[in-house]
Amino acid sequence: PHGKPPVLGYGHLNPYLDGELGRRFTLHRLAADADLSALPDEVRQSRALVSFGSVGAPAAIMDALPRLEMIALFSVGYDKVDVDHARAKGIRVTNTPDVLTDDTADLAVGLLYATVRNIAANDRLVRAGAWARGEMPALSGRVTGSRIGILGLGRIGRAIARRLEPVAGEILYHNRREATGAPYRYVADRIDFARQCDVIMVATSGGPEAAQLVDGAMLEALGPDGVLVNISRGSVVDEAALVAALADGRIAGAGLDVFAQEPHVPQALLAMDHVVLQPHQGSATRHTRKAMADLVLANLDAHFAGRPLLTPVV
Ligand code: 8YV
Repeated sequence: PHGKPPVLGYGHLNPYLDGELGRRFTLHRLAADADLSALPDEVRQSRALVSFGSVGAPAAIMDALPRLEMIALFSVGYDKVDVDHARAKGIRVTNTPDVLTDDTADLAVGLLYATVRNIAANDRLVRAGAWARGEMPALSGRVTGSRIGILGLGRIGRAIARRLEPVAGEILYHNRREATGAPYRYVADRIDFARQCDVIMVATSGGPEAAQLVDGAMLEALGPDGVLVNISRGSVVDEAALVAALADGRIAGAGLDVFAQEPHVPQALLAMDHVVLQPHQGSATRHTRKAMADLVLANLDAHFAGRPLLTPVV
């Protein structure tokens, strides 16, 4: 009889996924910061690798696993996978699109409201007893009627737009190219786009094409009443420029679920009341993390059974 195929869990795995992998496969585990030059032989036998989006699969791990056939990502984003290297080596890559769209869009909308309506800052004010002592909270901006710009009108960007349709004054978007059949106004120039937005919701995929797309010039164009929400990747924003713009009041606030060097958050942001910070929670509901795990498992099962992959990237 055939043994269970050897699969490597690279970095931290969610407990349900870890348990299911252990049931179906011969599961090996490797820390994300392990020394790749001295891998145990059983790890080197791995035919598939499973990892979180934040760990991914750089070229070095592919080269360290001579029998690797497949990388099954526990994320929709594959910016931490060297996709060209995988393609060149004939290694297949899958991700987890769609199942996390709604929850990630929900968090984006939550961050928008929390930021614009000072929800986190006012929560701190209540807890500190300032309200009880008679302090008057500052008046906030408003979401209703605002011009909401979606940067990256993909699956998640569209889900954010649909949620905000009933309240937005207008929804506009910027992509590299105009999207077909989108009911929102396209603005081709990035700076022009930012100038016309009260809020920018960053929902583009990460990776080199989008690196530092939101730079100082774009933040300047968003302006002193503008708000930035990012649930995509920290790499899409020039984080130093963002911190400076927030510190100088050149934009009004930011709601951030993602950062350039997670889990590191720039120290300056921690003291800012007009910033709402989340530890990369877009997909982090019990429901969606299980759905993501099930999709990872279904892709692995399909691969080892010789059936078509459900959600291939490569
Ligand atoms: C996960 C994500 O939190 O899907 C993505 O691209 O960023 C999130 O779903 C990620 O896999 C954790 O590293």
